[in-house]
Amino acid sequence: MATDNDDRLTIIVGLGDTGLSCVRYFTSIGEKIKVVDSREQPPGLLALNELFPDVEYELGEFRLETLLSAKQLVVSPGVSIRGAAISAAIDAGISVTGDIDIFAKQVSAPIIAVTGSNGKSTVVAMLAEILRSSGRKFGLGGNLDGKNFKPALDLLSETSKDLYVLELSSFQLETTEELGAEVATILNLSADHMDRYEGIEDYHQAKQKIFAGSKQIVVNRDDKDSYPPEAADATVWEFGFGRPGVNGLGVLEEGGDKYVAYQFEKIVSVSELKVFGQHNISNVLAAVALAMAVDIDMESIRKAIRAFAGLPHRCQWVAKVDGVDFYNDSKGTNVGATVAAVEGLGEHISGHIVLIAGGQGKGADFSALVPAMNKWGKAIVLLGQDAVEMAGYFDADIQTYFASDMDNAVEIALQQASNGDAVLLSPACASFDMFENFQHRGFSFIESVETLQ
Ligand code: UMA
Ligand code: ADP
Repeated sequence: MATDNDDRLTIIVGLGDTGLSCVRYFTSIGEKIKVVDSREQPPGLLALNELFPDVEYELGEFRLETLLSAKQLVVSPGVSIRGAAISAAIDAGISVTGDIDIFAKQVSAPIIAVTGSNGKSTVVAMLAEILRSSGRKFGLGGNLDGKNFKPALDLLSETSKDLYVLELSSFQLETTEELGAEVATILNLSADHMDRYEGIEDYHQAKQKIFAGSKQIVVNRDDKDSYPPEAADATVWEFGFGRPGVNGLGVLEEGGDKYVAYQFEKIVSVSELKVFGQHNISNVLAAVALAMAVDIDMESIRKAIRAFAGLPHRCQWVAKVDGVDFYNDSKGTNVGATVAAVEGLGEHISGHIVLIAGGQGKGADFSALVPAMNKWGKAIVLLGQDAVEMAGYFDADIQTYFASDMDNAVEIALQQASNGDAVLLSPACASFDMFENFQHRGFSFIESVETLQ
């Protein structure tokens, strides 16, 4: 049990972006720390040596003896707390926490917390646009990527904020005891990270930790898994595709047009949105509900969602070559995301889709892709570690090809596409077998498309 005069070390587990942010935070408050990482060359090593030469570290397989000497373990999201050494330390009474839990205990400004299997980054980016347009001072952090990226603890060293927006993964929620958000949501639930969970229920339970201590909750009427585990003592907002209900966001149809609406109030016409696909309407509805929960005025909301043009690597238009449009959805890293991208794009174009997919399947069941491809697809080009396994799911109606690399995949895809068709990179898999991350995979696709022009 930790006490105030406990002179044991806080051990930071993982030396990636989160680990480094923990080092910055704990050194700033004068806490004695040590860092461990099971990799021999973790990505944060250079920065640690340069900026914090006095901080001790230990690399390679976790040593139980080291973990048992800790006051507490601050575990990075990429490390499972069920791994042998960490679970043995937990069993021996060592407490475990994570960066989000530490952050939540430090801040008093309201937190808007977003999780879900898909759409998190899009929804938080929409929210950021809305908050900017309303003039609020806000911090944006958590499980993001690209130029918006900031580990949550780095937000503590910035100027004070009116509120915080956090994108949270199930991994981050596992180590979060009580978030105490002003408003929290699970946007949707479909299988992901099955290599790290025992099953979908287990993954679902991790996601549900987002509701602990939340004053308001936003639920997706179309996905019962987005509801809290038991009736919560919190204000509930709903969103979904049908007519909006009480305290609800939905879609109103009038004179052949569709409108994003709150109760009876039309907010914007769906035709005014710059993003396409049903999944993005769902993302807009969620972002509006979250913004309304923190009292943002409707004019700021309206202006921002009309302007929002989507994030890179999410159904991003790349180029037109020989009458064929190319779309980069490299962030489609699970089956649910790729189904949404295929359906959204299928409705948007006049022709058919040639899908480029494959990579590390994370133990997924790819069968949900089959009806979507049978309806909207023409051919599928597979690459990466689990290409052969994925091919086994598709029947003879869909032509299946194997590619050796991205250039080859793009070349084959163009050969299969005709005028009016689209080539979509939406892998339904993680990228780490062939690329550094999904951004690298997306840029590699863009480069391959550019060589065709
Ligand atoms: N790793 C080890 N041994 C260690 C520590 C890490 O092998 O001791 C491996 C992990 O298995 C993992 C990788 O290193 O594959 C990165 O792990 P990390 O915990 O060091 O990652 P960070 O650099 O801290 O980045 C994490 C999130 N990454 C993951 O959860 C895998 C980032 O989300 C997030 O932006 C960052 O914290 C700050 O909050 C990225 C992500 O891919 C975008 N998230 C996954 C997703 O969205 O599907 C969950
Ligand atoms: P996340 O941060 O949860 O990974 P993103 O907003 O980055 O989500 O979107 C990742 C991919 O998921 C997109 O490229 C798209 O294919 C798909 N997607 C986005 N929003 C949704 C949604 N609401 N439902 C299902 N799939 C979605």
